[in-house]
Amino acid sequence: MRLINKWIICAWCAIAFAWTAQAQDNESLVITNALKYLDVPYVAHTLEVNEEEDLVINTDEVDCTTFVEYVLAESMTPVVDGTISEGAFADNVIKIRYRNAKIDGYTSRLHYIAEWATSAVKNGILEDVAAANSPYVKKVDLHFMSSHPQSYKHLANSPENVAKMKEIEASLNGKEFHYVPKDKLPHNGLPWIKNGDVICLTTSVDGLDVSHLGFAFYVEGKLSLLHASYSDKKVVVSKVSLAQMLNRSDSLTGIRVLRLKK
Ligand code: 2YP
Repeated sequence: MRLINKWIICAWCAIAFAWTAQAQDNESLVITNALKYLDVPYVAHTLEVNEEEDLVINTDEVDCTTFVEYVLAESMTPVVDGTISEGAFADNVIKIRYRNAKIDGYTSRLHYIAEWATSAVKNGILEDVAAANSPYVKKVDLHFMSSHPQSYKHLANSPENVAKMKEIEASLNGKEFHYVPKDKLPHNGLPWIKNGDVICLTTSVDGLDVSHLGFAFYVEGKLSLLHASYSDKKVVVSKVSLAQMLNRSDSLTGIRVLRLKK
């Protein structure tokens, strides 16, 4: 074989090794950061403590979404001398949580995962690995928030916010997302679902797309969910497989899978 070919092959091997190391680095980085939250209490509505929308960072009390947001934001933030800059962390939370990374009232928060995911993919934060690996698609038909204003402090007495949410819902409706239907998800997961992937549990609840979030975590070959659990009232690794979680609920229909890009 000519010398030049050997050199090209060696170069590609080095690139492939570096990329693999980086990819595994991502998996272990997200899982390492997520495992730090084990036993942190599940507390809902931590983002509704202010009358006016402002950045809330409360890593001592999390729900399924804020847990995922804090872990992703931390995993995106460079570690310098063993710590991360609080300012850089906060900026990354804003990039994940708000439309165009701008806090501009309650409705600027990305309330629906359909928009939260699209925004993160557009901003280069996440990649939609379900879109790349699963042919099954679902169309969104969102109206849960505008049709349940009493369930949301900042909608209950604000016809203006409800009207804005209706516009947002209308702008999202009809869009499609790829997912894995629950009858296509084995207990031992799928080869392309990796530790640390963001798992969004899709739902048939009227007007909603997703009803829960967590991280993929393989335990003795079983694909489990590392998540802020409403029933356990804290961050846990599910005792049952993700597939069993889906099968136990009539309203859960499958999963979206997204991955942190480095
Ligand atoms: C989101 O709910 C809220 C956001 O307003 C809020 O309820 C909706 C449509 N959005 O900023 C965010 C953080 O508190 O939570 C989440 C909720 O899951 C809860 C938090 C959970 O399982 O712990 C996201 O939307 C993720 O799945 C759904 C779910 N909401 C409902 O089932 C109504």
